Amino acid sequence: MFKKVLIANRGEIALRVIRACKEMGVKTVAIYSTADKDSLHVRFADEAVCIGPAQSSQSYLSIPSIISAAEITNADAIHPGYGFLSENADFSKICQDYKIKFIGPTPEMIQAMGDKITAKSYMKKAGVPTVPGSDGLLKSLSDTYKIAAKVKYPVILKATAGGGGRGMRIVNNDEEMEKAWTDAKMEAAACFGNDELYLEKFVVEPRHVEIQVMGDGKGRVVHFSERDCSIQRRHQKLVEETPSPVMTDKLRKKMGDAAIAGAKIINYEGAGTFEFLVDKFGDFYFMEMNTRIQVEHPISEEVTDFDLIKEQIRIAAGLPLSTESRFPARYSIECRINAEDPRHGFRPSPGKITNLHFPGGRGVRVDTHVYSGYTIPANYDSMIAKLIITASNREEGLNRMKRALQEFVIEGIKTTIPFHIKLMDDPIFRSGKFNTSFLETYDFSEI
Ligand code: MV4
Repeated sequence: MFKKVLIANRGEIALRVIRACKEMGVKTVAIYSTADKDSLHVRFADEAVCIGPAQSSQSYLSIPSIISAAEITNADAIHPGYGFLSENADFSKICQDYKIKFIGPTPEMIQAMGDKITAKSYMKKAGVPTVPGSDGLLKSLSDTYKIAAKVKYPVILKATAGGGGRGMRIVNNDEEMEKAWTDAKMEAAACFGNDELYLEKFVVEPRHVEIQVMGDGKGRVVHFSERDCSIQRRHQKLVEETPSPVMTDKLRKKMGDAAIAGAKIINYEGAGTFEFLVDKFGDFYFMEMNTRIQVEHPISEEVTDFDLIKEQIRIAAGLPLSTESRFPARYSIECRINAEDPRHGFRPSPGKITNLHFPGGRGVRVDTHVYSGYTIPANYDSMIAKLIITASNREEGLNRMKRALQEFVIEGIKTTIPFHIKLMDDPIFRSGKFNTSFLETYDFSEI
């Protein structure tokens, strides 16, 4: 086992990793920017190193500063958390070069799944269902018209270097194609320095259902059931739940097997997530694979009674997978509490928390780094807490979530709590019959 793990992250995920390390008897090193000097991850870790100023580019994204901090403190592994450098193949490679174990996949795996065309071709080869479309990259505009005619409109243009909704354009007919093509290429070039596009049939009003996997890098892969992430606004997830309201035992088996086959074809190591689109017929299609632990991982932990962060650390240390695949035995839901004003376009609301009270009781978990008197810096992600509820079934879970949200007090800033309280009473949300377009037409004025 590792002697000392450096956590290359901040906020709640840094705390989450520190907690896992402590319970495993592993020493921890926090890194922090000057804006985070009063953060809990700095206080909870055994050691802490200031690595730079507030701007992420000069602190949490600065590979030389982080490697130096690991060298100075003699850390033998780095946990990247999510965001920041977690899916940076160069960082994984540099850790290798410095003989510091990157707790996650190899640079090759990150690179392969980061390029969406490459990822899709691996999945096809593994027999994972993919959306019909171009066979690889689009070579020319005239080529693109032909492929669109073959798969039939509507279609979607996606950047191979994209993901998470950036560099995409929906195209409904030949007339819209040229502008969409030009715009997508421009955006992809500006955002990713790579303007290569591919085309897919546009799946109308899909649900977003993802499967958590864990691989040992030696050919064994297991899954931890699914998460439904269809409640999103502008590609930002707000609520995740498991089991998915549309899941059946048969579909879960098929999706779980597909995810395992996809992970096995790249000999996957570490925690990963297969994102699928599920259409109204219950057919599912591979969308992307995320090669990191995700924000919403706790709901999978709650329903399978399994610590995913500890398993990440064990696998990175060369230990075998400690479980078979697990299926949900309960219901769990997470609401993301962001320092944003849902009444005004979810605009960021940083500042000082003047009064704070956490909800409690059975089935209530709060993963957060905030405390009373804490000032939320304006430099980073606005997520300040995750409220995770576990219950016997969906109805009990939603009732418990509403109750816990009502107990939650955060004063001094605006948060997404009022939105979540209203959502828990929404008849469409309650019915379980919604898709990724649900929030596009939602009335946020009466929260
Ligand atoms: C799609 C799609 C429909 N058809 N691909 C959005 C994020 C990126 N991962 C891919 N996305 C989509 N890809 C095909 N062929 C619809 C979306 C999509 C979406 C997916 C999941 C959750 C929310 C979404 C919101 C808008 C579009």
